[in-house]
Amino acid sequence: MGDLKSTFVKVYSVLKQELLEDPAFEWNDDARQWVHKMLDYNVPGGKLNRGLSVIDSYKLLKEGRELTEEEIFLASALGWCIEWLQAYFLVLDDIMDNSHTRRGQPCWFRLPKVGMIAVNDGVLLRNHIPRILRKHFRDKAYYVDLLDLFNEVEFQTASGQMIDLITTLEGEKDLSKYTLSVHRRIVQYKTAYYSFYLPVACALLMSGESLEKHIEVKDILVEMGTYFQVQDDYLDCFGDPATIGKIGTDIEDFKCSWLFVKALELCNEEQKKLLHENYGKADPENVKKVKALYHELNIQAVFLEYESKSYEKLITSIEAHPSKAVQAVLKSFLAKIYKRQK
Ligand code: GPP
Ligand code: MG
Ligand code: MG
Ligand code: MG
Repeated sequence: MGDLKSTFVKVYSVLKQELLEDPAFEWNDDARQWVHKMLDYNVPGGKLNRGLSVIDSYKLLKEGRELTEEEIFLASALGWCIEWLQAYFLVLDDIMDNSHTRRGQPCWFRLPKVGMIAVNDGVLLRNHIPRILRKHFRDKAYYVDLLDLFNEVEFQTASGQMIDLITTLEGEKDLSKYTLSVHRRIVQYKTAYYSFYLPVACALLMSGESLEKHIEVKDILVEMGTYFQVQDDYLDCFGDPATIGKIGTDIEDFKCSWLFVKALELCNEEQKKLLHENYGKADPENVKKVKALYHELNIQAVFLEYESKSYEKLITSIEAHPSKAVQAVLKSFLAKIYKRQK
């Protein structure tokens, strides 16, 4: 484990311990055990890219200056707030998407003892974020901006999730609802803001920057997040479940996935009929037919083409940025996801 990652992981234990001793609640053993188990199951088991990016970005913004222990702790705590946010979204998203596995284990709500208690656990995870922020950032000049940032981004994500869910309802009746522009709107809101803009915005606030001055950085990160969610849609169908840690459900769920939108663009009338008859059904036979059509349409090659084009475009916009430090932050983020398999 890299040095940075092991420091980051240690901060998780500190934050967890503080939450388990939160004086605002009268803890007993059962409650403490539940939250302990719920946190360990849902918060630290991912790739930690979002969280680690806060420290990475902050370091790059400081242009090589050695960080103090306090700075490392604070950047890690913000990174963990994003991982907490992600855990909250995923616990609820898996219920909404009727998913089975996440990060190589059953989704939290699938555990017999958990079930719909997972909904409340999602609410608790969400509430842990302002508690962490209050404990460690209350006396910082950027505290209000930080709270505001987390609130904005949560609102954007929930709005994106809403259009993801209602587009499915509409699309079931009318396939013409599934367009690239609708897809773009969904993924920009449900994924890009919290996964890409938020980590860098946290690092900028910690560095004393004002976020209004960095609109072009935000635009590039939203573009990168859009590319990331197209990869997620691709991996949902073509990824190896053992590597991505989850079994895809987009075809069964009638999702406005990038693959489906592309397939609709490329297919003839007969193939469209096949999609109509088989998309959005839980039966593996129907799913198989959709996947076979994706192969027939060579969607994998279309994706690879999209992937290189997006990469080139992103690099060009990054290199147009006047600050070398900001360029380094953005390039490091892009390098983490380009051609990812998980
Ligand atoms: C990813 O969509 C989007 C989210 C996890 C945001 C959820 C937002 C909420 C307010 C609950 P996805 O369903 O494609 O992700 P995955 O493939 O990981 O299930
Ligand atoms: Mg979803
Ligand atoms: Mg999902
Ligand atoms: Mg997905």
